[in-house]
Parts: sequence; C-alpha cells; structure tokens
Amino acid sequence: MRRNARARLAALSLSVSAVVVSAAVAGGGTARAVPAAAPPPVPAAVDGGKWRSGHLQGTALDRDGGFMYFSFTDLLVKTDLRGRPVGSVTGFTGHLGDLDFNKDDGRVYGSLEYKSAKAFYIAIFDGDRITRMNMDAHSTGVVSTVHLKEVVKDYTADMNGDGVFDGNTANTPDHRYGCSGIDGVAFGPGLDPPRRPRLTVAYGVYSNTSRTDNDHQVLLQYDVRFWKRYERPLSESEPHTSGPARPDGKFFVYTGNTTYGVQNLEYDAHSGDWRMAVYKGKKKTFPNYSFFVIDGSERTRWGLVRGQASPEVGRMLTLAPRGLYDEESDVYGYQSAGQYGLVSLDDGRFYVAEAGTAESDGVTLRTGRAVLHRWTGLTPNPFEALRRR
Ligand SMILES: [Ca+2]
Ligand SMILES: [Ca+2]
Ligand SMILES: [Ca+2]
Repeated sequence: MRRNARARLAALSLSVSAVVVSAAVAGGGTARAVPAAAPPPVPAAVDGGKWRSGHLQGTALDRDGGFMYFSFTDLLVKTDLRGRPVGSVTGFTGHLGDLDFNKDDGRVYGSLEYKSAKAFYIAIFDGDRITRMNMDAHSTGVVSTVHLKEVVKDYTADMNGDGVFDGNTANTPDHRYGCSGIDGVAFGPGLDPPRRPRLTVAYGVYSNTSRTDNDHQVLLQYDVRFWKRYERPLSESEPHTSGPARPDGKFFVYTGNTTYGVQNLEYDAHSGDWRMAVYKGKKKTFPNYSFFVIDGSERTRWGLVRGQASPEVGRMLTLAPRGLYDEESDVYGYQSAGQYGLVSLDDGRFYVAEAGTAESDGVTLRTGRAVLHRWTGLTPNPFEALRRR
C-alpha cells in the first residue's frame, strides 16, 4: 500500500516540480534536482473537500504515505495528496481539534473534548485502517483514546472557592489559568533536557478581560511511547479516565489572554522553534497577536506564573525575539493565518490551512484546504504563498 502511495507521489512530482525548485531557490539552496533520499515532493495545495460538519480545526500530513488528514470538529477526513477522499471517521459528539502525525508509530493524534462530561482526551487514529468513508468512531476500532487528567484538574478548578464549578462558560473566575480544555497538538522534542520526542498538548483558554490569571498559554508534554496501556476505545456514553496521572512536563508562555488558546501548534525542525496560531485576545493591555513563535534554543527557566491569586512558579518558555513587538507587555508575535491547520515540512515550508463554507441544496458545508507557504519571517504576516492564487 505504501508502495502504491509512493508511485502516485512520483507521478505527482512532475506537476509540482516547479514548486520544489522555487522553494529551493527561495531557501537559498542550489539544488536543481531532488536527491534520491529526499522526502517525497508535495503539491502546492491539498483540498480537504466540502462536508456537513463543523469548521476545519487542524491538519496532519503523512508525507511518506501520501495522505493528508483534516479535522472538521466532528469528522476526520483522510485524503490523498491530490485531495481525493480515501476515508473518513464520523460519529463524534465531542470537539475534535488540532492534529499531528506521529512518524514513530504512523498514527494521527488529535485533541478531543467533552466539556459537559468534563472529559479531555487525545484521540489516536490508526490511519492505515481508515480506508472507506463514514467509518464509525466507536464501533470500527480505528480510534483509541487516552484521558488527560491534568486538563480535567485545571478545567474544573473552583478558583473562587464558592463550592460551585461554573462549567463551560468564559464568564467566571473558575478554570485554572482560564483553561477551556485543549486544542493545539504537535510532536517535537522535549522542552526540558533530555529532549526526547514528546507529544505537546496546548490548553484552550477562555477569553476573559476581567481576570489576570489567564495571560499564559499552557503546554503539557507527554511521552507517548508507553501509552498503549492507557488506550481505550472511544465511549461517549461512559467516558473513561484511563490515562497518565500527570504530564511529563508542564510549561507556560506569556502571550496575553487569547480567545480559546492555541488553535494550532506545530514544531518546526528547520528552525528548531515552535509555532502557535491563536484567535486574538481582547485585553487592551496586550497587542493581541494571532501568531507566536516559541524560541526552541532557549532553555526553560523557573519563573512566576503571572497574575495568580497566590504566587506560583512554573517552567517558562520564551517567545522568539523577532516579528512584531509590544514594549509595554514585552510580547513578540505576528498577525497570521494558521488557526485552521499548520504543518511544517521542516525545510522552511509550511502547509497553512484555509477554512470556508459552500452552499449545497440550501445546506452550508464546511471546506478546508492546505496551501503551501514559505516562512519569510516578515511582518505582519510571516508566510508567503508558494504559488500564484
Ligand atoms: Ca466557583
Ligand atoms: Ca480549534
Ligand atoms: Ca498540530
């Protein structure tokens, strides 16, 4: 099967060779041909189709296999790199968020939230087994889930101590750090040495301008090599709690409050930095950028988690000192897309996703497309599309 995918990609490479060459030139390289050992070429865009679902939440690329995965909130779509759907997983009543592809086990990992049941999971998709449309998430065995207790603890925290947890609302002092659940996920190196591969999961954070304890992004890291023992089938009627008692690392980065935290998280091996795309915050004391870069070369340090009712220290990450800068808050960032899907090709290029709608017989369908860009680092938008639109 993988060989077939490679053959298809070889055919594709003809149509995208112009893009590959222009990328090599733009990146300062002199290569005229793709060396034999180079990863398979990729097209300038991959169309994720039109679906009756929620909006696009994230994308993941299986480059060797030749597949792209699109998360549409309650639907996972798998396409080949020509955008032809080859399978889908349906039947989620929770919120499926951002995705990433784990090269070590060939599976797709995504965030999955059940706020009313106070349950938060990583959903793990066995992509090789997603071979037809409308596969049921519960009965086909293509999805397993691992429960994240740490998220539940922070989400359900009764911060004002009135004995009442206010539930899924932004208009409350409850939820530690303003935690609304999880969204951004990405594989990358451990943020603390030794930098072994880890899954990083970013909190959602409610927008709330009247509290001061919600101005950080919160990232959890997990070593998923030992997760088999926790994995359970998805059961929405009886949510399970099988998962690690605590993360292998918990990290904070000061960006100012945002609207639902990190939508898309991605590690870029080319720069060694992390990328976070967010929906802008609303606090007047912050620049409210929509895109942040974590400096991967900076060691984490213990520092004050600002704005907490009682002083608290945590492992702090550093924003890369590039892009737009707000002196007042000492926050760096960009104004950029990436909230609906962001995949690094680890060579200076990224797939940045577009989300939209299409009408069909009076029904609004959701669309998604991954479009190849080059990282320029320019401001305000650090991405440049790699083909004329
Ligand atoms: Ca309360
Ligand atoms: Ca999202
Ligand atoms: Ca991601």
